[in-house]
Amino acid sequence: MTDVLLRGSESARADGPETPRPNRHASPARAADDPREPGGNDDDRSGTAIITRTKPKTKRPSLYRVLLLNDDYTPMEFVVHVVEKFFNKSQEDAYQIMMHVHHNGVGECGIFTYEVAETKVTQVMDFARKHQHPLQCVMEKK
Ligand code: TYC
Repeated sequence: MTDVLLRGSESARADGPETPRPNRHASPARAADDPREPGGNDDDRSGTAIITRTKPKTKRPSLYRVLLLNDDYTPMEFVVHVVEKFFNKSQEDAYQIMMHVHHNGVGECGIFTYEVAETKVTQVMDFARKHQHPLQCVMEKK
């Protein structure tokens, strides 16, 4: 985003009176004409300047919850192991998360950017399949 700030007594004009313009390709004769200098944008040599500032606009990435779903067959110890292994939780925290899913049907294991969340889901699903458990792991936008 570019902000346009006005300084001096003049207001902004689409095209000013017929003041001769300096050759834009030539080196500025003075610092006031050099837009790289602080306050140096006095293009029409009028003593006023239009200062432009381009903000490096940063966007925060969208976040995604990674959830485990309950089922009747996956052993509790396996779920605890999954939560420890893929979500870096302590055994105590992993047990609490597993019991929350067991009682509520769904529970959050962590919040990640899109690609990290996608990777966690794939890792958990592959690991569950490898051990022949029906455990389901999904992601949802926050
Ligand atoms: N409900 C399972 C059982 O009683 C345990 C379980 C917990 C399964 C959490 C999945 O995401 C899950 N063995």
